[in-house]
Order: sequence, then C-alpha cells, then structure tokens
Amino acid sequence: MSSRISLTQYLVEQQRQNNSIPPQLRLLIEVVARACKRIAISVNKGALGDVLGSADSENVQGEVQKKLDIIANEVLIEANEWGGHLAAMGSEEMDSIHLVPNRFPQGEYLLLFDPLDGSSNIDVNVSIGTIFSVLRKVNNHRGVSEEDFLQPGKQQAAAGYCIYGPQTTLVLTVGDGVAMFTLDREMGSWVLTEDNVRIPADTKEFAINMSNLRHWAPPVKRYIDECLAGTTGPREKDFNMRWIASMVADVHRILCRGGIFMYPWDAREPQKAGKLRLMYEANPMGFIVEQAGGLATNGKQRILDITPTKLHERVAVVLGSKNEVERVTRYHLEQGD
Ligand code: AHM
Ligand code: MG
Repeated sequence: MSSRISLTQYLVEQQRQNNSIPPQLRLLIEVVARACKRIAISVNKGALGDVLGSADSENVQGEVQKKLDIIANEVLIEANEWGGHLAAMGSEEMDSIHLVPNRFPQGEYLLLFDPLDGSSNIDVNVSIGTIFSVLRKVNNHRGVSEEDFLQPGKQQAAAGYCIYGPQTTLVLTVGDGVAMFTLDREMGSWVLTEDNVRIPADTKEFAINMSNLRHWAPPVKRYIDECLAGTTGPREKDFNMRWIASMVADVHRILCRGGIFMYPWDAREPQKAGKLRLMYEANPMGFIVEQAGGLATNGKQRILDITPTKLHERVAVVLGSKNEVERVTRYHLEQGD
C-alpha cells in the first residue's frame, strides 16, 4: 500500500518531532481545514447551490459582498466558535472582531481570515481561496479587544490558504517550512502532496494589474519597464506576465514555479498604502512565502515587521522570488520613494 500522509498525521508528527504544534493549535488547524472542505463544497456547487451573485450588502471596506463571501465567513465562524482553541476572530467581511461566545471555553489563539479571496472571480468560475493567519493572545486576561490582534506578522503561530481551483489544495506553515495537502474528495481527507516547498530565487514571470500602470510610483514603473524591455533591455531576458486577480491563485503559482507578485500603492488614492489588507492577506502570504525561501516587502520594509495600527489596515505588497523582490525593494530605497 502506498503511504499517504493525512493532514492529521502530518500535524501529529510535527508535534512529536519538532514540538512546533501545541494541541490547541493542532485542533485550530484541523477545524479550519474542515471549514475549507465545507466552503469547497459550496464553491463547487456554484449555480446549482444558488450561491453565486451578489448579496446586496457591503463590507467595512465598502466592497459589495458576494453570497459566497458571506457563506464562507459564516462557515469559518461556526466551525471555530466551540472548540475552546480560540479567543476571537477577525475577518475581511466583519467590521470588528468576533468574540468566542461566553457559553464556550476560551482558548489562547486569535484567528484572522479572508473567507473568500478573489471575490471578483467567484461568478466566472476562476480559482478563488480562503486565507488565514493565527496569532497567540498575548494578554492572559479573559477580555479580548482589537488591540490584541495588532501584532506584527512575524509573531504568527501559523498561516495558510486553501485554493479552490482545478484541485482543492491547502497550503500550511507553522514556521517550519511549507506543506501542501490536496483534498481527496472520495475519501474526504487532506493528503500531503508536497513538503518543504521552495520558491526559486530567480524568475522570468511577474504578476501585477497592468491596467494601473499610469498610477504607479516610479520604482514600480522602472521595474516593470525593465521586464517589458526583455532581451533588449537591462535585464537581457524576456519576461512572461500572469494576473489572475485572486491573490491566492497568483501566490500558489509562485509557490509552485516561482515569480513575483505586486499590488503596489497607486496615485488614485494616495492616502491608502495599497489595496490588500495587512492582517489577513499580506501577513499570512508573507509568512508562507518567507517559509518557502522567498521574500515579502511593502517596497521598503519586510511585511512581517510592520506593526498594524488597525484591523483592516492596507499595505502595498511585493512578494515572491527572492532576487526579484530584493530588486524592487532596492529600486524603492534608491529613489527614496
Ligand atoms: P478580495 O479579497 O475582495 O477578493 O480582494 C483582493 C483581491 C486579490 O485576491 C487580488 O490580487 C486583487 O484583489 C485583484 O485586484 P484587481 O481587481 O484590482 O486586479
Ligand atoms: Mg482578499
């Protein structure tokens, strides 16, 4: 019989070998993974499950919510409330944090998530995902406030995402490398399909929304101009471009074959640092990418070093293959921009 390692077995072995996964964290990861299976079922049903289209509501960021945004958010909350592993949750789809109700025991972890990333792709049958980040509750008193969440990303205990694509894949780090688990739908279980994921340091592929080109800062324009110049430009090689508009799917491609992903600041809304959110998009992805040997910065600073000032803080994002992220960051620092 071929040896198939399940998520449970992987977590138990990590706990034994490296002591890197305390029991509450293991439960948390298993509960999130189970919630992702439920979300995958709804995503898969699509029109048959009456889950497509808009919910006619807006989230705190002023974005129109899709039905699946709300369903995925509810699934994650319900799944995580009762287990005794969590103190509170924060979500892209909720204005403020959600406390574990008093009727349940309170745990030592804080969970943040983007329940369904890439919402604009839901109705057009393109890959989307769930992103999550786990922090420890640092204060030991019973009450929890938004302040408890405002920790730099380097303090994450775990992070991961689930991509709902041609395959459903869960990608996880507990700070000891990155592992990928593919959902075996017949068995209903997550099977380890890639361990010690590594992002190549060099790449010839970039991901950025090119339609925003005229609004970018000079260092970003410079980097992309040089890529576009191909073999006749300073980089002396041709680049390829991909943009899926689901961060999960773009990051997944980078984990599989390298590349650089950017969602930079742009001049249309200068007061906004970027489009993506620090605590439940950039931080978990930054942790995963670094654990796979890549880098993640906001153009000037390591994402994981930023101390958030609010739950829904936005940030510019440059992540992926080490040498390319270093180059973009150097361009920003050289131009003082
Ligand atoms: P969402 O969380 O509301 O789906 O927004 C985040 C998404 C990212 O997944 C993706 O990289 C980006 O927004 C795409 O933005 P754009 O439509 O501007 O290309
Ligand atoms: Mg998102």
